[in-house]
Amino acid sequence: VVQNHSSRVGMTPEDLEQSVLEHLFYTCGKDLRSATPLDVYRAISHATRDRLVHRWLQSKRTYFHHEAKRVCYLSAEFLIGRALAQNLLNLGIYHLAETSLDHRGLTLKDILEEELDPGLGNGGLGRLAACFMESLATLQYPAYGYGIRYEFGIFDQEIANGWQVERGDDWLRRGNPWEVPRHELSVGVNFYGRVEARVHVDGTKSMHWVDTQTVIGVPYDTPILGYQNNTVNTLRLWSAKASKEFNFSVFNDGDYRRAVEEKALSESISKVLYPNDESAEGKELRLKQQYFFVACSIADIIRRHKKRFDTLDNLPDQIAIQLNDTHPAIAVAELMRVLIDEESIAWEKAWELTKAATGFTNHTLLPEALEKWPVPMFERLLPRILQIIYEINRRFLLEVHVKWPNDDERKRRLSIIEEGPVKHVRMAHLAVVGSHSVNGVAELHSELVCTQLMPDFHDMWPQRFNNKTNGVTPRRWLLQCNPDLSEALTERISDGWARDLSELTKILEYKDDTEFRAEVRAIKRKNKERLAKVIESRHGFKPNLDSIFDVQVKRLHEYKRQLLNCLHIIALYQDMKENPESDRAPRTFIFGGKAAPGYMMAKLHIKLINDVADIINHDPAIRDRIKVVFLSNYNVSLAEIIIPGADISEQISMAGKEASGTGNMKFAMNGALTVGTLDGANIEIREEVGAENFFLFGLKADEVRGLKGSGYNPNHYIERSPRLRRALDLIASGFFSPDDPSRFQPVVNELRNLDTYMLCADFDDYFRAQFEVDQCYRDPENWTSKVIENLGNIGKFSSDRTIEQYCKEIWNLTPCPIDLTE
Ligand code: DL6
Repeated sequence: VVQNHSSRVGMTPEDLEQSVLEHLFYTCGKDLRSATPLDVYRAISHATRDRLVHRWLQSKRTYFHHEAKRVCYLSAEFLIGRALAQNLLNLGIYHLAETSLDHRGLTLKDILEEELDPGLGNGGLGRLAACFMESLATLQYPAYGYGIRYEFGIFDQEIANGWQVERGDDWLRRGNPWEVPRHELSVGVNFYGRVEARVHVDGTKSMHWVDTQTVIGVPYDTPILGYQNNTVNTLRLWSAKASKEFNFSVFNDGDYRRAVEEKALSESISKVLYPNDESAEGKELRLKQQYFFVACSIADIIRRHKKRFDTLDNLPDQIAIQLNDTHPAIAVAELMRVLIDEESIAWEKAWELTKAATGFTNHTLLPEALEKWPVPMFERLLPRILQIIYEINRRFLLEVHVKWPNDDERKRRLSIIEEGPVKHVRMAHLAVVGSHSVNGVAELHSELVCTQLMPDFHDMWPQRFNNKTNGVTPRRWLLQCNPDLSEALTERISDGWARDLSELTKILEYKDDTEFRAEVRAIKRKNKERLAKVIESRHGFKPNLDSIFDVQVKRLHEYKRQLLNCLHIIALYQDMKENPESDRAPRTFIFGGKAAPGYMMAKLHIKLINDVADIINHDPAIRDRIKVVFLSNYNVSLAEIIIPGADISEQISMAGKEASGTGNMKFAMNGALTVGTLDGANIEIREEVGAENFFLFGLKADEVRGLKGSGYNPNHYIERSPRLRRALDLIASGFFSPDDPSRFQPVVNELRNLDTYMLCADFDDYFRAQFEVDQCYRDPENWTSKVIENLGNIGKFSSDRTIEQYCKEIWNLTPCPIDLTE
């Protein structure tokens, strides 16, 4: 295969250069003289893609011939980030591309900036899906990612006068060289209509979903390459298209506007990603999106299976379907519908196959994030699916009855249908009932899923529940984003760590090596310089490189407690004003993150951070001892610059609220020390890196629960903490908002009256932990040794480890290496 196409896919500098020039000419219609940086980006991307194509085809062929079991990862979000650098690195031709551009007077780094960052996800959940896809390919597991090709991803965030403003993210406006449309594999998806029961001559009955409106799903495939191997898996994203260009009867009636509207309505399904993180929006369009991509994906899975086998009995031996949260949970009912209505399989058999094939991952404990759909809406939109859910529920409640006869209260709690003035379909219940495995994403979280979120389900099927602690891919989150640190590691311990992150323990040998320590510090400084340049270009001042770069970047949410960080800054500011000679290490506080557009309190927190920044940054008495920056439009590519430049990683959620967190892992992997609570994966990170190398503070999850149960009163803590009281008073006085002194009254009121996320209870301990940071930073040798302890012990948090566990413990997958000479 390779030989046939060697000139086009060769790996020598000459081959690559030739391909780029050809693409510049034939794909972009340009020559070197007229080419813009965007043209060069497109040409290199196409040349790179060419080098994936034969691996891609060979991967598909191999899986088919070997009848390899594969995982189908169903996710409403894949936050994949830019592709070019990752593909060059995984192909092993990054430096080759760099030098070949160099010869032409171009810089690869600049060309990489031409790529728009596909924001097809909200945050952690979508980014996890992307890391998993990369790890699956690296570990040579057959895998398909299935999702939605949103025309507009997560909004672009601008900050105007301190407030968040949202702009549409037209990420496809420059085209997308990485995707390949597969019109021939389009799928029809039905909505609305009604169900007709037909009785046949032999007395059997079948159900028919009729008078439906059909929308077409067109798949767009993106290749996902493994790290320096030949595996290329597929990310298949569905785009909605009207089934008829126009409704001609309406058109002929002269109602042209309605005919066009109908088309636009169908196509609106894949138009935009819902920007809510950790809260469910009960909008019909959202349910349509979910059913749309699930129905397309199930149809695709069944089609492919039938191409190879003439039975569906072996479906669970061939595929594992993983539901990434409840967004694709409707797959349970859709698979049942296809097996029963289209494949004429009996209920019991269909149910056995569905359950054996399906696994479910929960990503949140927040009640507001648990999806429920009003039954009337569901019934109108998906009448046949609702019927099937009712039947699943009827049979399930019989099972409950057998286990706990006469326990109606328990049945009510467990039912897939929530009773009330308006009935609702509980998607998490559907997912648990229809899966053979249910997992959380960190040890604490998985335990809380069993004991707090779903105790009745856990009582019913304890063996179904398990934990898979999250991880991140070290290729993007170390090798790619931190080339200097990567090189320093490779120089000492060779390059095996990129494939097996547990090899990083070897670096612990160099913990006391003064030369290595100095190098680690120099690299951090260089990465801080890179970040400082971004800050300077956007904010007009260059942060002091000797200051502690203290970073909190993540979605804005009250439970993540950006406000606690802000209170600490205010208290520090007041301390310094009162005692100008106080000897504190200078700090640059860096924030970034988007708030859901309708989440008013989170948006007010952004404004507060910016108003605090404005006052402190301009206070001559403070100089550069404190600086505060809110970097707008936090996304994957900005994370790649921010994270390597951080000294401190803020992971300060109220214990019991952050399911896992993955930023916490990325920071530790890039030489930042964590200030954190015992929440999510922080607990496991601390266990791995050592308690002495982690700045711990705050209540534990059971203490939070206990305090809530006994009647939490924030004033109790405010009265005992002069620092906290003073900080709250300062905000309430309008000091940070002279143009509108009562602007932040809602913030102060919430803290004084409710304090839902217990900032007041944790404040003093947080201040103490931050003081420890200050003391520690003054001793660079001690600090560096902690950094190295973090680095050397972070191996567990590679998504390769996570994926190995999914493959062995849930999916029952074996690697299927790709041989290009076969
Ligand atoms: O598992 C990935 C990621 C976790 O690291 C975060 O802790 C968690 O908040 C996030 N969950 C969601 C939930 N969204 N919904 N539904 O994004 O998942």
